[in-house]
Amino acid sequence: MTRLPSIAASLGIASISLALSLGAFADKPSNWGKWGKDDERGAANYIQPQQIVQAAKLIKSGKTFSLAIPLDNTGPVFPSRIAPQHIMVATGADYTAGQTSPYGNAKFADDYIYMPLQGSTQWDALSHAWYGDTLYNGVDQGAIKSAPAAGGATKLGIENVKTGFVGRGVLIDVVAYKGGSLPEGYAISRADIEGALKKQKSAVKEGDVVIIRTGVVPDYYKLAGPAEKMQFIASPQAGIDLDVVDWAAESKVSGLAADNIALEVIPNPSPEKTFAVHGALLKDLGIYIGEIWWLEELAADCAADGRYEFFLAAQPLNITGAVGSPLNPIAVK
Ligand code: UVW
Repeated sequence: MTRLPSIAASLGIASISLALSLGAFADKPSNWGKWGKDDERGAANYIQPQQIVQAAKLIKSGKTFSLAIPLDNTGPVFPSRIAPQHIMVATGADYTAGQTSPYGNAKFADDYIYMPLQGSTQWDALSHAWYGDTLYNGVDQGAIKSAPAAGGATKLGIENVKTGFVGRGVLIDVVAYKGGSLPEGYAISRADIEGALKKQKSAVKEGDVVIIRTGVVPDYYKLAGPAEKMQFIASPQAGIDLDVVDWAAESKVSGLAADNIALEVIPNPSPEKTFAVHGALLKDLGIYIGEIWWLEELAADCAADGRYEFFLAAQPLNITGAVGSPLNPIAVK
């Protein structure tokens, strides 16, 4: 029996809207005004020069780890989106077939990518998701316009953090803590996060990017064909629940990332909390969301040397008015 239609319906994929119902999380912690009434950077403000200097001291071996999946059309994407399309517009094969170069003996290959900016390893900008009529720091939803003529996200665009997320990263290996792959639709709780940190003997500091290993993305890549993969991405997935948001607020993290498709558990076990983690992190707290990260080699290395902290360079592309950005995060140990 395929679960695709029922899960798709419960996620509201046909007409997906991430604008959640007004007031649903009114009693939740908020960072509005904390960095000024016009602030557009949110929790990226936690990363100050002093923290970057301290984070650089975590570099001991010079080993580097890419935390990105391959940016191509084989990766997992949320079912409402297409996978990245890589298009070649000038190739060596063209010349072999008789094409001549307008530049004499000098030849060029050229290519384009057409993709959802949320369609690979990514950061969500603070303009990506909200509930009610306003976004982080009270920005009116009308500030998120069409592009390019109207400017796209005229507030809270990803370019506000073009230098952001260079500093201390911490891996929280929930897969290792739970002793294996998480069951589909597993809601990672605050107790899981605190338990995993205790097991690892690691601590989170103000400004950290916290990266949570769920095992969802590696499980996707283990599947054989397109049909299984499509079914997998439309099925329930492990991710964080709302009480982890409270922990993140108290811990003063700058970003929360994971190797799954939406960071949060989908669907949420409580239907009224559909995409509530997105609203609480991005709108209430200004904490950035990272999704579809790749953690396998880094996790193996952390388990081997017992060091789950590292220097992280995870800056987004400087895309004007974008509500998210693909990136190739690099952990350095
Ligand atoms: C989902 O996949 C819904 O999350 P995001 O829109 O943040 O990519």
